[in-house]
Amino acid sequence: MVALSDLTPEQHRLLSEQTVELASWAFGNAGTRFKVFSTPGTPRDPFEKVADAAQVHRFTGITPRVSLHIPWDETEDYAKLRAYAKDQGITLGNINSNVFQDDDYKFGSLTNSDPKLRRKAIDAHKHCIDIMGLTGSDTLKIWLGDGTNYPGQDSIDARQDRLADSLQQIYGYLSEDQKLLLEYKFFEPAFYATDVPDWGTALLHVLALGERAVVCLDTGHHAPGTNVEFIVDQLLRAGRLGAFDFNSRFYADDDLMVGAADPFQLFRIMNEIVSYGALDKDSGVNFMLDQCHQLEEKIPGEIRSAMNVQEATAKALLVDREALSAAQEAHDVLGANGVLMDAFYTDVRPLLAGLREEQGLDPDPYGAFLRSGYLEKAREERVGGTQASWGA
Ligand code: LRH
Ligand code: MN
Ligand code: MN
Repeated sequence: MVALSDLTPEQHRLLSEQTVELASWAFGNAGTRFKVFSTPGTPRDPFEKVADAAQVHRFTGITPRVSLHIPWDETEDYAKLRAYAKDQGITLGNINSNVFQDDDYKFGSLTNSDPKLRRKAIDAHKHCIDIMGLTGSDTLKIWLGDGTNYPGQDSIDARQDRLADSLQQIYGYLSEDQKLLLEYKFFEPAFYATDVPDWGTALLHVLALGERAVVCLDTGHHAPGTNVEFIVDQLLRAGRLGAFDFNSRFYADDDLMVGAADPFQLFRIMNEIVSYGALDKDSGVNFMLDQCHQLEEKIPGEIRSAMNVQEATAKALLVDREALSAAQEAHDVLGANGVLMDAFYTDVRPLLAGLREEQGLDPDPYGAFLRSGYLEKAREERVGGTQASWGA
């Protein structure tokens, strides 16, 4: 067991400055294609989603931004939403484009062979960039559902050409202080060939675009067994690891709470980040939660997830780097592995409780939120209207 006083001043700074962005859609109802369950008190509009996100920050102190998805969070007055977020103590984060829920995009959006439909998809992204100006967001995040279901359905190569051209047009519309974040995913909704299936494809596209284009690594978007921390290192080496979409999975893109299915993987990822020196807030890597809470309450689910990220980070910071290097240099296989496992098995919860107390927070964010009465109040007040669901 370790205490806050066991940290070096630098470790203490890194841990207390770490932030995790939330996603607005985590606060809506979610489910599978079989059933979306509704929960009393679920937000009905982007303002209520922002209010819920602010609760997570209020109790954890590490989630000061919430990411929006357009058109799920489309609203008439973005300046008002921005001001509302500020009042609640948070800011609006990345803007996510959505070109995967419109019949027009059945055969592709930025890759569509129909120039009219491809133009529509490009314009949807320009609309997102216009919104960024109003929300004060500096990053446009693109994930596409584009792909094909059957061999021969379309030319893999022609689709790549159209994608590259579309991305170029979108990138050209960004201002100098805005970034493009491209997310990959190996399958779903496309089952044969996804147009941005992996980190290699995403990296080639962002390299062709320019310096302000980076890759988003969603931890649920790889084939089972993929060594995700290896990809983390590759993207860091290329200077193009822009962000994480954190979640955990047992099977496919399950979007469960990060650190729930595989806390050891989360630790290994954070260990790679720490050992590369990429934890610092100026390193440009944005940590975000991209999760859906189907059965559990959403705000507590997000609180637990933010705490899981913080725990994995604290453990990664505690790895004895000197002992690790010495064991690695001596080819001491078990010794090196032992150094890592010692850190992983360290109980950092008292340390993090101490950090929260130091920041004037309740040492137990999860319990404190449940005791706050917020959920009961939301259930009472949010009656009528349509609850938001994964997505809208
Ligand atoms: C795609 C994805 C992407 C979307 C989000 C709702 O599976 O991870 O980040 O924007 O889900
Ligand atoms: Mn994602
Ligand atoms: Mn996903």
